[in-house]
Amino acid sequence: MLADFRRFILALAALALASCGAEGGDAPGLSSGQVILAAGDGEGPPSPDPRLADEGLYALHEIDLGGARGFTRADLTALSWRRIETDFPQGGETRVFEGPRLSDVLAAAGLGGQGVRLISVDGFQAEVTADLIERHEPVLAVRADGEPLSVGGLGPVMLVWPRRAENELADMNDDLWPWGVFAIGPLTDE
Ligand SMILES: Nc1nc2c(c(=O)[nH]1)N[C@H]1C(S)=C(S)[C@@H](COP(=O)(O)O)O[C@H]1N2
Ligand SMILES: [Mo]
Repeated sequence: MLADFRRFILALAALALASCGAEGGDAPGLSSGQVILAAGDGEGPPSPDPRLADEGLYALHEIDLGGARGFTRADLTALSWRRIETDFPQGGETRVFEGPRLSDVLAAAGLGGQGVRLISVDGFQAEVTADLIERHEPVLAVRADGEPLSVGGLGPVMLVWPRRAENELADMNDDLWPWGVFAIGPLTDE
């Protein structure tokens, strides 16, 4: 009797596994990837990208997702990369940061040639002029010393400038080096 009962339970478990498999297939969303950065001019209708719903940190920091584009790690990796070896924090340890140029990401998001505001998970905001971007080509770093920047650390994305390589930036402090960046929008005059 007990043996029969065990067999029955096992059969049920097998059935449950089989139905999981049948309904499984590609997990939705995973094939297209997790958005780690949203960028856009905040104009037009809400983003058609279902991954950019007005909730969570987007809602908390009142980020206008109109026309925004979501970038996955793969999207950022597909752009050409720049490697910047520099100290961060200022005067601290030297690290090798890598990622796409901010200018290329902005161009892909319809913000090419504009000054922008970068918004971080902690609410920190950095305003960067078009002129500074064009002159120094900062990088949206997604890696440091070969390792991905973690959410909770400096990631998912951090703005990095060639402070070591360019004399003009030698005395630059860290005000325009936001870590934990997850959204970029246009400069607004408030
Ligand atoms: N997201 C975020 N990025 C930031 C900051 C911050 O408070 N939040 N502070 C800036 C400043 S002023 C410095 S000195 C460095 C290191 O700041 P932290 O010690 O607050 O990380 O990060 C820069 N980037
Ligand atoms: Mo600072």
